[in-house]
Amino acid sequence: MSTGLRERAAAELTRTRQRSVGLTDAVDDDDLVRQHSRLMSPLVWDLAHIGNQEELWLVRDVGGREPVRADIDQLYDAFKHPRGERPQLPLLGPAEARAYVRTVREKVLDLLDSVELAGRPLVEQGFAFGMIIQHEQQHDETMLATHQLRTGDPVLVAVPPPRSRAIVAGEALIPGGPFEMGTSLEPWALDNERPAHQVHVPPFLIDRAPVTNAQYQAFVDAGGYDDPRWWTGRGWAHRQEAGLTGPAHWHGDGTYTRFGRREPIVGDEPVVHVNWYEASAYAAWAGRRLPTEAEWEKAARFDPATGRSRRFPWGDEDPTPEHANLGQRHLSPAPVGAYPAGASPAGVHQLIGDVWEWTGSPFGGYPGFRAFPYREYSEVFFGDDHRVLRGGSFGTDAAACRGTFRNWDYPIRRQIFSGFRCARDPRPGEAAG
Ligand code: AVJ
Ligand code: FE
Repeated sequence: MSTGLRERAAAELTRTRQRSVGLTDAVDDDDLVRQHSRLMSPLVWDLAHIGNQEELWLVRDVGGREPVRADIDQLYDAFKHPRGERPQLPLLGPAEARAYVRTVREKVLDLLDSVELAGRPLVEQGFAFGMIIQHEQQHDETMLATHQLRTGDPVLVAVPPPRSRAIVAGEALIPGGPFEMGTSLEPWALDNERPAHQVHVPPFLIDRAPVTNAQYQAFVDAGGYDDPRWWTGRGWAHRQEAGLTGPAHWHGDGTYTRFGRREPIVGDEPVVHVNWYEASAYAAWAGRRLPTEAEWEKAARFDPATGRSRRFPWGDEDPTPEHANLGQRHLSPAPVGAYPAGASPAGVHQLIGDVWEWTGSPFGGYPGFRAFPYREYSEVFFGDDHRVLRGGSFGTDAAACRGTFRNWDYPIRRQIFSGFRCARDPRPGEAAG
């Protein structure tokens, strides 16, 4: 790894830690150890888990150094203890957890200067450092979701997102044909994004923008939550059992609560906090469907001028604040039309950032998939239980978001920053060529 890569890894580690510290210093100690929802860990668990993963992979494995705290590994193993049980564990307290992550980080920055970074796949091009940076950023997004579920006075602040600067409506036709899905080149891509492979995608139409609050409100007003015709069997059963009447955090009077503030719902913002069943029901009501994962990625990456798949809808450059709403720079999705510079060649907007977009596809391995470096990152989640989400949200950092990045969750989940856009097959004669 060149000096440039070492410097980049160090800078990203430091920038990422500032975010974790901000999310955990924003609340008092009582709040840090409290479980705000059975679906989430106490924030103090996320913090020490971030440090423990960093210790396991970077201090011990990459660095070959002595353990910092081998005694706590099992407390922070996500597979040993479901989230609901974590508050009962003898966890490190707030001060101990903060000291622990600082100690681990000092060792990591020290070894980053000198460790041999060649000859092992784990360290090639700084992969292990990239993986740990992404892991911390993923937990930062999880902690942000926990903040959305906590009650009490607001504690997070951010500037409002940019206003709409373009009229974005209707759908884009994506021509049929092969495209390259996934990546074998992106150095910090995770195992489930690999390898690059050709997929033949028939022609389809996809919305130029995510479904907005106003559009979703029309579905609610039309009685969509009371009509089983739009819902899958399991979706309807869940809607009944959970008593769903609209997106999470909507109050039914034109307001929603975000990060402790009750505000009027903004109509042209992408809808957020809907589960896969709700997204599918909306799509059915609208005479549409969710895009498949391959369709979503083709819409986001395929460049018709060259036939090549690019890293992002706008090209190969890393996201800037002009391209996409990422990284908790704002505390909400931005209105449709706020990121004209981030559009794809076909004029599809806001694929990256704002809200995670549900796809119709279950989570699985690409042809030639190999678990790396551990089966528990992706492989153990493959199968029909999980649906894939794409594109990242306002809470996703650029380091953990690209055109190939894959997220997944159970179809009933909506504590994540999840929205969607619709797609459909062309009508006869509509897909010329
Ligand atoms: C990829 C977001 C589904 O949070 O469960 C964090 C990421 N994996 N620690 C999750 C992850 C291990 C994962 N998601
Ligand atoms: Fe984790």
